Amino acid sequence: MVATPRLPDFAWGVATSAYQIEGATAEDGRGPSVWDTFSATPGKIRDGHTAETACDHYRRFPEDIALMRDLGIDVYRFSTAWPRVQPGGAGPANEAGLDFYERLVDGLLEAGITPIATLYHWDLPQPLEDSGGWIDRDTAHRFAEYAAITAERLGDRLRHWITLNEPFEHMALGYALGQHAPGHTYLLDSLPAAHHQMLGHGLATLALRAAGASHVMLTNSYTPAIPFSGNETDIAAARDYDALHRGLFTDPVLLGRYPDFSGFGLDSAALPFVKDGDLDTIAQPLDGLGVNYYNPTRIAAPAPETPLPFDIAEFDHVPTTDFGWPVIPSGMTQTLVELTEDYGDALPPLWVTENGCSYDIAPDAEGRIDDRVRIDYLSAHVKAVDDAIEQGADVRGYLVWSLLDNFEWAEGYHQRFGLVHVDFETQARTPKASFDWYADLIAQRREGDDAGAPGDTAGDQH
Ligand code: IFM
Repeated sequence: MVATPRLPDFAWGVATSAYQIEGATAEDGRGPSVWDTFSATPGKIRDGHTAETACDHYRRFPEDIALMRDLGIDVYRFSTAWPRVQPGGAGPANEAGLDFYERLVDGLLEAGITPIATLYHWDLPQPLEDSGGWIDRDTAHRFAEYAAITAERLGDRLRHWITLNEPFEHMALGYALGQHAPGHTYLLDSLPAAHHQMLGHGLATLALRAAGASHVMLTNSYTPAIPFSGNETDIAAARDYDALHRGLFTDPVLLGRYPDFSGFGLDSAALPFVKDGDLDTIAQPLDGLGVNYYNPTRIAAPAPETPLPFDIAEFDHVPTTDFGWPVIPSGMTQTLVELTEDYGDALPPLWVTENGCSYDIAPDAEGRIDDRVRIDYLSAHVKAVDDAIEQGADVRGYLVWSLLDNFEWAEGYHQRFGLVHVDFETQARTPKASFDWYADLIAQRREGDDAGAPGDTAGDQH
């Protein structure tokens, strides 16, 4: 077995997730997930795309590792697919699924890349959804069991774990608004899906530690809530949005309590689905907090009939990506600095576990993909991370979303976030101009680090 490489004080990397790249959804014993069911439902995914093949990473992972080696990254964040590891969501493991992740991890280590595994990036085994999904408290316990199975097999070589990816989006898009799997439209009745994910995070953290994991994180999406105007009603609406997006998934983990939900007409100290002892379980010490940042969100006071205490508004005169997301790099600095100031000593080191943009730029006559806009986006956001570090944020890594163009959930293959272009007909991979830019940046920063560049964090192994 190849030893885990020692991480530098600041690690550079890329991130992906299982469902978005692996394909092979029915192979080697993998069971169905909520996303297979959702994608097979007419009208749910743009143009009826499915992830049955995606980037065929299940078969082509050696080629993808070779690309990562060319990039020169320190870390690769991927996710393990629960329905591949434990097809029923409970009960026996699927050894063939675990074998795949063992081959992947070994290949990464041989390439000198440290693997970071996310246990849950939204692909819930369908049998668990059939018994209530994350609305059902038992799913938290099943998640801990799956974490233990995975860590027992991979933990001798894989040290870095992330429990959940973006539980806010999973709750909001999957359980409140129905835009993602499993497609429920419960609005505020989706809150148990938040609490049970948090409980699952705490129980899985305990399971990972029991299996010897040395580095455990949670990854949340963060977006500064910018009031539409200086009016008190807009400011109050932004506060309520922040409680839902940031506080709901950060306060219980770092502070052992839920934030003020009075704007939603709820007493956060008396939520009926929170049982005695849950908050202690959730507030496990962490080795890092993963930050996925794409853009800030502009928040206005709600119109009279709006069921929630806020409305989402557009920013005026800002560039947008192909997804229509505003490009505002200063929001990255604001996110990292506000986490640092607001959570103080309770905050573990920060990792930017995702940052990127979707632009669909076709290959030119020579087959080159000149995605200058992505280079502009990424370089401005790396600079924004540097600014946050200068202002006191303890940031230990930066990971681009994503290595490859991939299956972008309800958008199918329409949003291209990759540093590497994927032709979904042929599966040909073509590194874009942003790939070369990122490889150069990493090489330059590494030279700078060796000379003790500003922005270095005092570094024990992290
Ligand atoms: O593709 C997603 C990813 O799965 C989670 N974070 C945001 C990305 C872009 O939408």
